[in-house]
Amino acid sequence: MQLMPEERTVGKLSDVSLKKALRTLRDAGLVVIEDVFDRSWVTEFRAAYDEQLERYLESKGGIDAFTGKTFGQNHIGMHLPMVVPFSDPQVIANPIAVQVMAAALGDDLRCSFYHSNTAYPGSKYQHVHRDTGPVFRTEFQVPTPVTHVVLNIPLCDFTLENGSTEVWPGSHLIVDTDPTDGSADELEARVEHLASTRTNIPAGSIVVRDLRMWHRGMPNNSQEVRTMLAIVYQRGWAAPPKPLEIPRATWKAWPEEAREIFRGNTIVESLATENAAVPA
Ligand SMILES: O=C(O)CCC(=O)C(=O)O
Repeated sequence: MQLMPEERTVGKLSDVSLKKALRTLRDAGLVVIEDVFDRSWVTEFRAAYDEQLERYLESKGGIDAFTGKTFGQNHIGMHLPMVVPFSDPQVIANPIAVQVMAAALGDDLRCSFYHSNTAYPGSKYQHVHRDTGPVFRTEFQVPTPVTHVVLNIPLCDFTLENGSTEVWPGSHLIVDTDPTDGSADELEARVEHLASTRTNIPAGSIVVRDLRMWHRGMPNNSQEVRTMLAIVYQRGWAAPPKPLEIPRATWKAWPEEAREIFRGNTIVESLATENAAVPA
């Protein structure tokens, strides 16, 4: 979807656009909204991200130390610290994304997961997977409404060449009949006859994806590093994963809307985790 100029200016979708976004998310399992961020903003944010990633990799012994351990060869998952610029409310509580997500998850949505996926040149296929399965597993043969979404913010153009994510539209509504149906091998077999598409989208776009949607990271055959943020939001009643650490200074600087979404996380005086390196 494209933003109308006035929607971009005020940071709010019209009723018609919101309805379209919500319907697409429900039907397909994901909705793309282009031009939410300026390219210049993306470039600046990306530079800070790259520094953070470099420090993270260094602290772990370099990229080769991840082989076989994480998301697949040359494919790195990294959590981000809640400090400037990563804690920018335009990112973690983006008004347009929140408008769509609140319509899908309810106004009491919350967040406790701030992650990113970076595919270096030479990254390989991930297994087809879903980030969460049907809520009632095999007990209920009808799909339920969405409970969790991931907000992806690409920090470069996503193309076939650099490994745009492969997704299976409609797969968020597929239920399992057998407990093994969700295993990596079964999902690979189940997608054999299903149609997929790729998230070929320009930098500055956002993607809101139902966490149940089947997908995989694809080989990066380009010379550039492909990166996106991945922030998970959930219904207010859904049990949060491990709480995030949020420095008090960040919390104080946030507007009320961001504090509401990040309620229930741990406020700390300073970050203590291994991932706390602040960009210089
Ligand atoms: O990097 C990608 O394109 C997808 C990553 C992903 O889906 C995951 O690791 O769960």
